Amino acid sequence: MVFHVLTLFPEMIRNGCDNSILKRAMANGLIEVHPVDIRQFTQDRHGKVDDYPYGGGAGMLMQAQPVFDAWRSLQDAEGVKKPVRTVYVTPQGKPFTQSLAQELSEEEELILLCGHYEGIDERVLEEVVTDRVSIGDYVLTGGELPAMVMIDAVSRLIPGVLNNEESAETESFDNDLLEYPQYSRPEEWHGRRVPEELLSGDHKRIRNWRLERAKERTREFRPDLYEKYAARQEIAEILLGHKKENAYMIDNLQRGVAEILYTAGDQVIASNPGAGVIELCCDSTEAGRELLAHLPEDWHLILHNFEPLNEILTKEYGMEVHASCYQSVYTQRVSLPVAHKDIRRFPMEALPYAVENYENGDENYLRQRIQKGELFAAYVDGEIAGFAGMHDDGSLGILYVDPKFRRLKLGSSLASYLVNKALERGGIPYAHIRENNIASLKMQEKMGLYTGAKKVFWLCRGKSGQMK
Ligand code: 9D3
Repeated sequence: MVFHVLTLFPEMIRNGCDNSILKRAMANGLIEVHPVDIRQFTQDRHGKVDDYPYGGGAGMLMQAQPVFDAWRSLQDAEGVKKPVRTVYVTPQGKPFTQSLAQELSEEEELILLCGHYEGIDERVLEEVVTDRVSIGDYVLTGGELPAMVMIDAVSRLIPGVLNNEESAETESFDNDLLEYPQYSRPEEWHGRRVPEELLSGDHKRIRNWRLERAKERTREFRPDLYEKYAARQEIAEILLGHKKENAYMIDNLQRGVAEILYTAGDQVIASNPGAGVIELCCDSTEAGRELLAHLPEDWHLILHNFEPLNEILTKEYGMEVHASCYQSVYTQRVSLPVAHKDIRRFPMEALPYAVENYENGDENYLRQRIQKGELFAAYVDGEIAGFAGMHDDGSLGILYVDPKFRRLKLGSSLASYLVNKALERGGIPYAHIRENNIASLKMQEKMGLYTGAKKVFWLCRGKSGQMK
């Protein structure tokens, strides 16, 4: 990832990168940070870059010319893929969140524009800016610290920037809850003992204690988050009555990746923004219509489990049924044995191998799966012999085993590996299998996944049925 930072204070950016993790990432070529000094681009003889605002008011504004020329110097540079996303850091922007950090980490190159004084002439912003982002509701003296905050948050999501130990903690399911309190040696300090649950060695008890403390803290310090968490859990609880039919919705609610749009009893419409999917669970046409009245503005993929809705969605909403699938669900909570030991994260270098061998091998989708650490490779003698991964909605899939290695039961090892991953995240392991894929259904059943009585349907509108 290459960050270009347009600023009047390039030193602040250089100094901001002076920490061990970012330094190491730069040394390893994983990120590049290039401050661009806007002042170098002024045409004013005295190096002036600011002037008074028309209409009066306090302070000075950065003028359009130097900002524009600094920006254009990047667009003209060789090797820059155009158009590059240009983020203006400003108190008048949308809030910077983890999901925006995730989205930005998928870009190859970013331009961050830092304002100073009272801001920047609006006309140049209209010409170059693609996003306006604020880091919170407080007033700083300039955009350099916010730019550094964004560089830091985005960089740590780039594969390889954190080592395994550092990234392990980010893997844990956050689910909109604040983290539980933690303790290290000694067992007693200033007369305060480490909570005995943590010393018990009983994993279930420890997990439970941590969850309760996390809920407590969230309720106290972030009632906004807690309310959302509680609402999701409550509905997930109801939907569990038909676990095999509702698995996708329960999983997404439990993991906190779907946000409830509207609900009436056990009828739910939710949005999974990360996957770009609108999800519905209902069991009558009437309820389906009620849910569809709460569709947001921007959607192109719908997942639901009530067949008669297909007619409404195709006739009245101009959608197309992209896939009719059986839903296989792993209903227990205990992890499965994985016979093949050498399964690891799929390396980006092997992307062409995945593209070549996955039937539905959309390169961008696979690249994104690998980048998010959602694709896993089985190795035999140091060579990739197969792979499997999680889709954006959390379903298990993308399974491939090299014909040379078909004797080794790698397929079921990979599938079990995914089941265990899904369990670790606190969701329900489930897979969507096209209705004509009998072989895959058989394998799922052999592994102890159960197929629900209702099929699920993927519908899309506009561009092809690829996710995102
Ligand atoms: C005219 C009133 N001021 C807005 C409240 C002007 C102004 C103050 C401070 C304009 C820019 C700044 C400097 N801040 C940033 O550039 C900035 C920022 C911030 O101050 N808080 C949170 N996020 C951000 S992102 C950029």
